[in-house]
Amino acid sequence: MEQGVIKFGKNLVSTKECLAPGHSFCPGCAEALTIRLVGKALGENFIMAMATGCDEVCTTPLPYTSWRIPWLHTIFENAAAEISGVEAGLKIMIKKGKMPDKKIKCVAMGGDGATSDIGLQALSGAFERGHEFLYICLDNEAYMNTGIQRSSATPFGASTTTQPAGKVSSGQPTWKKNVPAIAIAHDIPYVATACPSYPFDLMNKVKKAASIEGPSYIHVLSVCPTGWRIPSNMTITLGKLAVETAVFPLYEVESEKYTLNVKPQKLRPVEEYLKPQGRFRHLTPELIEKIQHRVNVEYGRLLAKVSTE
Ligand SMILES: Cc1ncc(C[n+]2csc(CCOP(=O)(O)OP(=O)(O)O)c2C)c(N)n1
Repeated sequence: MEQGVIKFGKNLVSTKECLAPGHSFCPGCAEALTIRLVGKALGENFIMAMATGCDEVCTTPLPYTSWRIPWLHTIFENAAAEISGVEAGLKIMIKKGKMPDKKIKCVAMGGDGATSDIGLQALSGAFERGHEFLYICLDNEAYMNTGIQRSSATPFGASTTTQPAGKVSSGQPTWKKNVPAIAIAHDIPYVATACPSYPFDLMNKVKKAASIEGPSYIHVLSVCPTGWRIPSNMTITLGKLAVETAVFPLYEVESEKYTLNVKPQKLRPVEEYLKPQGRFRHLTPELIEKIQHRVNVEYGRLLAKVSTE
């Protein structure tokens, strides 16, 4: 493994990788990129609990693993419960003098299915109990690992295998569940959105979340070439378009203070984000307009909360 740091403009980035080569993520997968950036931001002192999903099956085809840090796989619905136990266990071991009093960051990760649907209860409980952990949702907007089934984070109009677009359906009939807003409603100290198309913003947020006492949550838009029906070399572009159209604004909330981290001078039309994606190929101009309207309303609501100090 290469050691040290590499310079990108003013930024120094670790050359160390938390994932060894040989994992089986699809070409262009933003989950793989996010995991590597999270590892670079956190260094070596972290423990990861991971829900079932692409992130887990692609890194740990039994009996092999790509993880170079302590890593636990748990069942689909309880990554947050598992990391709660790890965090509580570490605290008591340190208190009893069985471990050195060294800061070890506890991190849990799950896909949007694991987070917004089946693991939401465990996540809410861990936030409410105030465990010191960072939860990262890798949101590729469907249950991708098992074949592109819709989740509550699938955006309106997207075609999935369980809500396919056709004669009787225009794809997902409901609006994307706002999980960052649910996290914020728990009054935890730090909540942010991020996207690996903005790697330094993502790494800074991970570092900040790791330094905060109490629970923190980062919701990462994770472009999925396989499920979104895009060429694998469009991942970074698509992530940028999601931000530049305000489909996925990058913001953070620290002790109730909202900050918009990337503020486009002029928003691009949502159509520029939808058009390259096969999952939206069936959308009529009326449906695109409906999505544009929704994005305008939601972005307006966010801007109204952003601190102007
Ligand atoms: C209780 C339970 N239900 C269903 C499954 C099957 N299953 C495994 S991974 C997965 C999809 C995971 O989707 P998501 O959390 O969005 O992560 P992704 O694979 O998209 O990264 C499903 C349905 C399971 N393992 N456990």
